[in-house]
Amino acid sequence: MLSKTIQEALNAQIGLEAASSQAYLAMASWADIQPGLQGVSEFFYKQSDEERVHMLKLIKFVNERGGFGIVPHLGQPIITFQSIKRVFEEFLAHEIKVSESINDLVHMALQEKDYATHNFLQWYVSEQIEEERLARTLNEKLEMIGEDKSGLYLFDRDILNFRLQISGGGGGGRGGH
Ligand code: OFO
Repeated sequence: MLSKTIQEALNAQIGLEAASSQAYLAMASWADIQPGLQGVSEFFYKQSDEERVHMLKLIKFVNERGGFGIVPHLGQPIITFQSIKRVFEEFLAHEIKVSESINDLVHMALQEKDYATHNFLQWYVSEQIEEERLARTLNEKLEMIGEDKSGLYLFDRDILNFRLQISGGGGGGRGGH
């Protein structure tokens, strides 16, 4: 059985995963209407789907442990961006925020001696390592490309492959649960 504190914290995480899914969906849609960013758009559609899976896992876990997984109310995310660089900076900043939140949850689970939740959260710990790495790598690539149009062309063409190489495709395919 989940304590009230843990249940509330997990429900807050459900909200954050849902907000991540919305934020990445907005990035996907923005990229979709820019010329030549089809790869980037597809990348964020996939990221958005993954975040929904992360949310679902949490909802099911909370319910399984005698709690109630609450579907959150969501605000509108950022829907337009000044540049592709800004999109990826936002992506990295968002992932860092999610990692911090997962770390806080892990800490709380240990303090409360809730080892089942602690164990469950390890999947998210690994996931965040990969997602942060992916976001950092993509930011570094964009930094190198700068204003070079042919570099950007290749970035867009190859982004789904980078994703597979760095995160193995992501989305619940790895490591259980
Ligand atoms: Fe939910 O995996 Fe990143 O944010």
